[in-house]
Amino acid sequence: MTGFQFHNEHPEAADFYREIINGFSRRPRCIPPKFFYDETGSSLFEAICEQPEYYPTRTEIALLRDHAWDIARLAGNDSFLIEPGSGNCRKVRLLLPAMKPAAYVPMDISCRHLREAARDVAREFPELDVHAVCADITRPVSLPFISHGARRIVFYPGSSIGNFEPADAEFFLARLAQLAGPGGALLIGVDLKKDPALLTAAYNDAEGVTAAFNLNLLERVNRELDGDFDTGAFDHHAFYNNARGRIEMHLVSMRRQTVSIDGQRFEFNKGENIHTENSYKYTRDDFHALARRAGFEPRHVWTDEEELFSLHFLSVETSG
Ligand code: AVI
Repeated sequence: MTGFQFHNEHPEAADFYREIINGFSRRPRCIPPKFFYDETGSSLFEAICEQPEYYPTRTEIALLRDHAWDIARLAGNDSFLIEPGSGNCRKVRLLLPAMKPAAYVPMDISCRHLREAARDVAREFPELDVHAVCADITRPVSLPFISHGARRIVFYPGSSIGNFEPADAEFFLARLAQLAGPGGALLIGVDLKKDPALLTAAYNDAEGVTAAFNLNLLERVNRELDGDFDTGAFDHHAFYNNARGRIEMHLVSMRRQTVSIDGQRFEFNKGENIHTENSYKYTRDDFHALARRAGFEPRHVWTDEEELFSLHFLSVETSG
């Protein structure tokens, strides 16, 4: 039977207020990057992906397009193709004709977007079973509609693994290994270490879209938590931290100022920063070591000619 089914695991809404107050009690102050993605932030992120300086999206899309049949050979047909954090389900469309999975299982925390995006995939591929699962992908989830023994291929594109701290990345990859299960595999996009000038440019596009994406965090606090940030008094600052192998994004207070959030006041010194994101970059070997620690065995890596971005096929290691 083909068709579309929606499974709601009722993910708990993250507590924006509590996490902002916690993050502001630390030094440097921070806001967890998961809060970038409200409706405005998600559209700004899609616009970032179209910027000429932001090479990861177009490079990964070209890799998927050029190697879809090689990927399908490794993955086999008739598997369950599971995509945690599926967003607009754009990239999976490049894999479906070659992979011919038994079913596609997009998973996302945003129920409304998931339902729309997954329904579009079901319309476009009428032969395909689509089981959309609204869930928090960082928590364990059961997928009872997947028959016992069916091969599971997990697809995690976009280098979102880079937004986890390395220890958390290992923990999350181990969760993906659990999700894929014995005999399963992971196809994952990972951004590579490269000339810091290229990296810095990717997070400082000339149009100012990344700056708007970063500043939207403060606008979101104003909208949702009765904040009074003067967003014109904060600057977007993104740079490559070579020692830690990561892009860091910050919002820097351009003057001494007091901000109130739901009646609570916070002082900012001139030059004081709010740390909003890390985006770790890996060498191929660094990532293989991380994946092995999480229970995967590397099978194949595809990269573009300039070695900007990598796509890894990893199988779940069967112990014993
Ligand atoms: C979602 N993630 C992989 C993006 C990145 O490159 O780390 C988020 C982003 N932040 C600024 N630009 C893009």
